[in-house]
Amino acid sequence: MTQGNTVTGNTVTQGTSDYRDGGLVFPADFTFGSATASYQIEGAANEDGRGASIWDTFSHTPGTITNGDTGDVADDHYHRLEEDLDLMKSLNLQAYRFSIAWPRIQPTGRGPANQAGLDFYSRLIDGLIARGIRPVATLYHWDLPQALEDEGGWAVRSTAEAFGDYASIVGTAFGGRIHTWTTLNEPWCSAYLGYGSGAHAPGLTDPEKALKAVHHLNLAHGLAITALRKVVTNDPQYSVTLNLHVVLGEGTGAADAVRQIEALGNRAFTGPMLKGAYPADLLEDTKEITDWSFVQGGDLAVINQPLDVLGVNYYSTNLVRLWDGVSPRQNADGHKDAGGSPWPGASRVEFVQQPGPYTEMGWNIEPSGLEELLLALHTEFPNQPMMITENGAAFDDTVDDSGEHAAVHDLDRIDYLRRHLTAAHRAVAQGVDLRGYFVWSLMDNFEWGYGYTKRFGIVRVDYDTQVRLPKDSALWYAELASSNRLPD
Ligand code: IFM
Repeated sequence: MTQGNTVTGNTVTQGTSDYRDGGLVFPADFTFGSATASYQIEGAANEDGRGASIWDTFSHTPGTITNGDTGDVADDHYHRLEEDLDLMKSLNLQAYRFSIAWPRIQPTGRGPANQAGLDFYSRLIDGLIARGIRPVATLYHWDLPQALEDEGGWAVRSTAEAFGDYASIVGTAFGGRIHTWTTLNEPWCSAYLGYGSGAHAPGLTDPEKALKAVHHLNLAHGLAITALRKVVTNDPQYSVTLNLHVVLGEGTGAADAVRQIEALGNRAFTGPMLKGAYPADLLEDTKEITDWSFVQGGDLAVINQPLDVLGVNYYSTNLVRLWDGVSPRQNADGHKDAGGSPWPGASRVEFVQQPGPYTEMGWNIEPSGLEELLLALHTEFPNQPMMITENGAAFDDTVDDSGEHAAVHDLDRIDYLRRHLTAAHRAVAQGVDLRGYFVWSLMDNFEWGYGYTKRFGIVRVDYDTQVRLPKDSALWYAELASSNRLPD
């Protein structure tokens, strides 16, 4: 430990330069894919009957997004579908994780399906299958129809019920062709950044609404899987993607600080979804904010669905301690400060700046956190297969025009990926049932509150011309995906 008096459920050793193995071979059936999300890449925001989402409203609100960027055009993927499918094929991707924009399917979040929206995703799914790439569909990656937000959004139960109906529509339309259904992407962000800190759409700073959103997102997950099971015609995998936090603590009261953040950040979701109950300490910690009476009889049974695979997103670790109430409170939890807190009820916990190196997001690079997270989950849920549904890094890439062809020599990203894949391999070697890895992201895209200033792609996008340029990391990843072996 380099951080002194470190207490955590997930013990992390800092400075793991040895996480750079070459030649490691992954299991033959291990899946290598890449991931994107609708609002971050599609563009065509006002086309073919798509309704407005909370991210349209939020990004068009002055002051919310760096440079005033919006997802109106993004990567123009909606119009460049065939080109992007060919790109995926050229990178040897075995699976592609995309999200379906709810407001393309139901422009106001309710009522009959918009056929043009269904047709777009149908073309995407067929194009993937034709190229031998498995479709992994996320139902919700944050673009809630604005009309539902106007009725209360995730803070009200009716949004979860509407989500079940939406799942039924897309399950009926695509239900024989999807390999893996993922209900939600990172409900932590939807609830706490959307309704608690205000950094994400809809931009509210209301701790009680944030906790209501936690429950209604959990309920939406359960209702969606229930609905899908009734209508799909193949035998798909069911999953959810969580951004689980690896939390280290320091100083007096470290264990309590870690416990509070793990309760809000992790167990608020894994509790109901995988154990059928909210953790008692979460309810206790938040009792001044809410009595949780919005949890109705039968809800937990609906939420507690068996999952074929648990999606895990991992980028970095968190370091917390109990705030002394005197010194300026540190807030280095990796998220944009928009006024509110994404940690309702944890006002005595502060997030401490960690040692580097950092990615361009300011997130510390700590691959051992991924290994420890997977091992901790495996210990807690020994029979639960898992998939890394996001991992990757934003760096300030530069285009090298000196050769015959332009190139991006993103050695920092390759190093990040190599080290995290080594961590994943170590977890597999210790018995974790890890089924695959999806790099975030296939291409540079709209990075939410940071607009287009952060580039996570393994493929560069020139936002003026929409030209796609595979970075060196894409070529490296393509070699890995075709060989199952970490390139030297
Ligand atoms: O870009 C996001 C993605 O939408 C959700 N997970 C984290 C990524 C990087 O911030």
